[in-house]
Amino acid sequence: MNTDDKRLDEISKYLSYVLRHEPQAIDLCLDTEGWASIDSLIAGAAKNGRHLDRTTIQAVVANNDKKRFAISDDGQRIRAVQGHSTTAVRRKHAEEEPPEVLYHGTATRFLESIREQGLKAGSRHHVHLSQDIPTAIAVGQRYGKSAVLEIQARRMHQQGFKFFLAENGVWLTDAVPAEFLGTLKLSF
Ligand code: HQG
Repeated sequence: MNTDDKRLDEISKYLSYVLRHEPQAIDLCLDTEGWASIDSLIAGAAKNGRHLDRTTIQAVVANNDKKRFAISDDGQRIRAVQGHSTTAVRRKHAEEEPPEVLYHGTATRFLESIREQGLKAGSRHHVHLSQDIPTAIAVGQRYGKSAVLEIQARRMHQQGFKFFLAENGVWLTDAVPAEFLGTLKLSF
C-alpha cells in the first residue's frame, strides 16, 4: 500500500467507526437509514482534532474496496451501507431470495460455539454472509485462523427466514440456526 492508500484506508476505518458504531463520539446525528450530513461529519471530526474535507471523503467513498459507504444523490449526505451496530440506525434493506448457499467467514476458535448456538448477529444488526468463498476467508481472517461455513440459504428462505442484500453485495439475515450450517470448510 502506498502512503496515499494508507491514508485513505485509515480514514475509511474512522468513517466506519462514526457512521456504523459511535456517531455520538463526534455528536453526529444519523437518521434511521444511516444518513449523516457531510458538513456535520467534517465539523464533528474537526472538533476531535481530525481534519477531513469533502475531496478526501469523496476519494474514500469512491476507492473503497468493499463499497462500504455511499454519498446521497444531492452530494450532501454520507452513510455506511451496512455493518451498523448503533441503535440510531435501522436500515430497511432490500429483501431478496438468496442463492442456494451463502458463506460465512469466521475464526476457528468460534466454531464450537457456532455449532451449538448457530450464527448470531452479536453487536451488529445482522449476520453477514458472502456469496463467494474468498470473501468469506478474508472476513474470517480478521479474527484469527479463518474457517468458512456454508449456509443452506435457499432452504432457510423456503422456511420463512428473510434475507436482505445490501447495495455492496453483502447478504444479511437476522440469525442462522445451527441446522442450516452445512459442510465446514476449514483452515485456510
Ligand atoms: C462470530 C466486515 C461465537 C462471527 C466483514 C464473527 C463483514 C459467533 C463474530 C462484516 C457466533 C462477529 C461483518 C456464535 C457469530 N458464537 N461466535 N454463536 N455467531 N459469531 O465483525 O461477520 O470490512 O460482528 O462468526 O467483511 O465477522 O467492516 O461480524 O466472527 O462483512 O466492511 O462473531 O464486517 O466488513 O464479528 O463481519 P463481526 P463479521 P467491513
